[in-house]
Amino acid sequence: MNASVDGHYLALSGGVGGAKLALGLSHCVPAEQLTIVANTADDFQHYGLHIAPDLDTVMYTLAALSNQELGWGLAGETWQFLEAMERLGEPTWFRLGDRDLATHVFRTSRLAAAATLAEVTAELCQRLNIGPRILPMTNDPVSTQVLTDEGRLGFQDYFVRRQCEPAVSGFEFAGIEQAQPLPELMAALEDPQLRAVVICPSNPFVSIDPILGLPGVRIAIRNTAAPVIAISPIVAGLAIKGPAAKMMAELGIPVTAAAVAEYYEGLIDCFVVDESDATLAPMIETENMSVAVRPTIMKSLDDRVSLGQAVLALAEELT
Ligand code: FO1
Repeated sequence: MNASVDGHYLALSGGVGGAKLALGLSHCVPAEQLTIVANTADDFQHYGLHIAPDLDTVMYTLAALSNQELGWGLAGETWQFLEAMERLGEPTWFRLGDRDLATHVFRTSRLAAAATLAEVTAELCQRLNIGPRILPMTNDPVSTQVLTDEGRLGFQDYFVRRQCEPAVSGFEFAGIEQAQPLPELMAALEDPQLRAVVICPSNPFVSIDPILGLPGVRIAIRNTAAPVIAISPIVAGLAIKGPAAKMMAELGIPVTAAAVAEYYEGLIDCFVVDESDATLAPMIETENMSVAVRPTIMKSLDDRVSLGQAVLALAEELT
């Protein structure tokens, strides 16, 4: 199933899970009809460099350059820079590879020259020969703070330095009230040619919520005539990757696809659960949210493409 001959498709993506489906969609939709919006609330300053992990994970994945073992960074990476920083006694808990470093140096120098994050992302995508448009959710600083039993931690501090061990009690997205959603994102949501909004199987709390929490985004998603389809990041009570399941347990939310559907209730038209959660479907369905049962585990490229095709087919059915 390929996209209808015209029309635009918008995917909201966080880290690894989102990037996988974004790649699948990029094989089903002509590049000029696909926009991926990446979470930027994981961004942080490190060694004076502006690190934008979710933008880089989506970019590298679409450029077929990503490190499949690590799930982030570049394939075939070397670590001379990090070893040199270690010799200088600098902290090296956040692993910056030598090739990956070029992206961070390029981005930081362009931002220092007053380019916006969206402009720098467009330049990087052009130079990496990436067809679909990749947008940061905003050009403004938004920073996820994880409230834990060890106090308030920056996202990378929690996720990488502390390996998600602290117990989570909540999140704050510093700067989000003052941040402006990227104008191109709002234009895409208001575009009469919009054929679907796809909420990728990323972490709802720290990858998707920062995008939805930007002023005006939720209402724009509710107001679009295009179907809004979310894919569950929880399969058979587990998160495929990352701390979503652990966070839900610590927040007192049942670790089920049904709980994620409820979390998105009122925003989405269709929720996609994995075949292993098929029995949940009748319980999740509501009069304004249908449930589709599809294979959602994406191990191979074929899996990614098949899920992309399934999502496009659902969008057609819902239109
Ligand atoms: N994740 C880790 O678990 N350990 C790391 O050392 C690490 C380094 C890193 C460098 C660049 C980059 O773009 C991402 C990196 N990530 C690392 C992933 C990063 O923490 C992301 O925030 C996650 O992918 C979640 O979105």
